[in-house]
Amino acid sequence: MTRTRLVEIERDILDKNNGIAANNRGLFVADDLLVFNLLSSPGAGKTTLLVRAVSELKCSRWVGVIEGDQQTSNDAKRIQAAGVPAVQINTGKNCHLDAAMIGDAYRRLPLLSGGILFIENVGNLICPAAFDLGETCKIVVFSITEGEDKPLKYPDVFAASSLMVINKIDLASLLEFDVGKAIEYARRVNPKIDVIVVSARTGEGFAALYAWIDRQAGRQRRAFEDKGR
Ligand SMILES: Nc1nc2c(ncn2[C@@H]2O[C@H](COP(=O)(O)OP(=O)(O)O)[C@@H](O)[C@H]2O)c(=O)[nH]1
Ligand SMILES: [Mg+2]
Ligand SMILES: [Zn+2]
Repeated sequence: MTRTRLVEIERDILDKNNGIAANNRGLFVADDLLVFNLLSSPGAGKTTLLVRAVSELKCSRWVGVIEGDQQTSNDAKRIQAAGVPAVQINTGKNCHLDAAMIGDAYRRLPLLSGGILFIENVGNLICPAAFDLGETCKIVVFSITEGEDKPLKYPDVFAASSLMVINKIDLASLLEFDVGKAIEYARRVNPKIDVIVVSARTGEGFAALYAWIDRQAGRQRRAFEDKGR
């Protein structure tokens, strides 16, 4: 196959995905949902962070989770054990979620009107960045065990994300991770990216995360009201 033909196929796949993502976005807006698409390398702590966050957030609003992994339902079970509905997608040979998978999974969740849908993408710092799922925004979870240079090595995920959550800060005294440098590198790729430092293990930084989520809800409400005028 020629390189031009490969590029054409890739463009077709992304165009088709974008159309379905626009449909998803329509559904999410109609249901007044905030939708966060979480990206990271495997093991950065997405599920641990979600278990803690949904346990807290479910007290004040509807919360649901779509879990993506190549194999197993382990992560959906961890979320369900926290008392929140979760649907598992197994992508098999695929290394990312696409908009069609999200459309199907969303129909299998109870109605979450006015609430929050979290999507945990497949652990992979590369192609999930290219696939719009219809989310409100992407969040990259980046743990301090990964080395501060990852925003420079895998820029697309950081460029596509509105928020970088730096996780596992409880391990800071054991590692030589320079938080300032990590933020500088991320902002080199994406000057507008927000940053919150947390420990999903201890809960440090989660108040700032909830405040950030509240700000996104306020922003969405204002955009909705402006449209209504
Ligand atoms: N020390 C520490 N370990 C964490 C933290 N968050 C997650 N982990 C651990 O990191 C490993 C991977 O976490 P997991 O949530 O499954 O990551 P995921 O693959 O991104 O969903 C598990 O052993 C977690 O217990 C944290 O904030 N601090
Ligand atoms: Mg996980
Ligand atoms: Zn992929």
